Amino acid sequence: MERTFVMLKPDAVQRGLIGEILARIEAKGFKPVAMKFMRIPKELAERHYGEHKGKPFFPGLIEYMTSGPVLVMVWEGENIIAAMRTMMGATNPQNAAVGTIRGDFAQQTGRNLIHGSDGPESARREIELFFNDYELQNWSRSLDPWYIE
Ligand code: IDP
Ligand code: MG
Repeated sequence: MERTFVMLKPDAVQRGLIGEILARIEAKGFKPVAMKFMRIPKELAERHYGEHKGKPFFPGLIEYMTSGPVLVMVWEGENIIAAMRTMMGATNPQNAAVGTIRGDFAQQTGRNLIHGSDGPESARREIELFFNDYELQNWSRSLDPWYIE
């Protein structure tokens, strides 16, 4: 089963949207594998967003991501990497469809609430960056067969 890395950014935490967003992910039937409430050190934020280094928005992005606590998570499910990106909506909330997290709750790219891995390679990289093996739970739910045939 596929796994993805998800982060509720500082604005989601400050705005009290943790429950609202987690409820959507949980209701979809995805399974939590790891969760951690933390303040990201600057170096870790820079590594996580390494692909954007040098872009004009990079300094502001690092400042935003380190401005307060975040909730970092790993979730598991059928085709979950793409599915989470769909549930999140477009990077710019102005282009994000109604019904998506960014489309329903955000206005600006610089305050777009949530991160999700964009492919299998980045999912693996990001999970490793934020979690140790013992923090990842391999567990089965009795309801699993009611989500996945
Ligand atoms: P993604 O989060 O949808 O994968 P990316 O293009 O990978 O989008 O950008 C990473 C993050 O950097 C965005 O979610 C957003 O927080 C921030 N970002 C990207 N472009 C801009 C911009 O033009 N202005 C401000 N922040 C930006
Ligand atoms: Mg990205």
